[in-house]
Amino acid sequence: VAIEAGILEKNDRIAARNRALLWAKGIATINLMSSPGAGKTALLEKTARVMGPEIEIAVIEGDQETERDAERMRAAGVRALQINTGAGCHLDAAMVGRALGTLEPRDGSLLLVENVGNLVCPALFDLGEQAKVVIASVTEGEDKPLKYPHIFRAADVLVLNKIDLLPHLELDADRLVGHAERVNPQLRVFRVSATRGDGIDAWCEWLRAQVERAAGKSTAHT
Ligand SMILES: Nc1nc2c(ncn2[C@@H]2O[C@H](COP(=O)(O)OP(=O)(O)OP(=O)(O)O)[C@@H](O)[C@H]2O)c(=O)[nH]1
Ligand SMILES: [Mg+2]
Repeated sequence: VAIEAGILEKNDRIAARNRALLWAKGIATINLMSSPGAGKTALLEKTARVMGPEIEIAVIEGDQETERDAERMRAAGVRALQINTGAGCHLDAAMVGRALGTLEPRDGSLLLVENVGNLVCPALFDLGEQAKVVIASVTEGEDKPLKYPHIFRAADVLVLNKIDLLPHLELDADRLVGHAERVNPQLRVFRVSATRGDGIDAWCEWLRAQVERAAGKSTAHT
């Protein structure tokens, strides 16, 4: 317990440094977390295609191995840096700090961080982000917010993805959202299909508000 507390304390210190740097530059940083395959990269690809022409976007990709997600994001037209965590199950603030040095996201840009696919560990590690987003897909079942409450509690936003599949499933989306809101009454919820495009306008509108908020932070610093 003492070792874990020490690791988290150190992580929080580095995260605070990342946050100060990002806010000084007016960069809106969003940490996206979900179980493997919920559609984080698909959502980012769609976001890049819709918002890329209007806002400078950079992406940090976290996976145990491969460069695949960074390659997908480059194909969607944005700059992307891949972090491989090896045996690690989450990104931490030091990894993101180092990635910032290499990627050098522009002042006033939108920085999207895709965490390693995992509903448990990423919830514990502050990266210095402005907002945390948890993505749940409709194929995962209604009970995930109850069984993995920490990540739903830590998040500012729930994106319920793959709603195009609902006609083929038993799942009751309202029950899933109700479970998430029971765990975290402050959650902002977007129901989307990252592949078909449903709900993407509202999601992008929220991201634009985050970019404006970050610009306000940078003005407050000067
Ligand atoms: N039908 C449907 N399929 C989707 C949707 N979003 C993603 N998928 C599919 O789900 C699979 C996984 O999507 P990814 O975007 O790779 O998921 P991920 O969360 O990035 O996965 P990891 O990075 O491995 O954790 C792919 O085959 C996608 O095409 C959606 O809205 N509807
Ligand atoms: Mg991915």
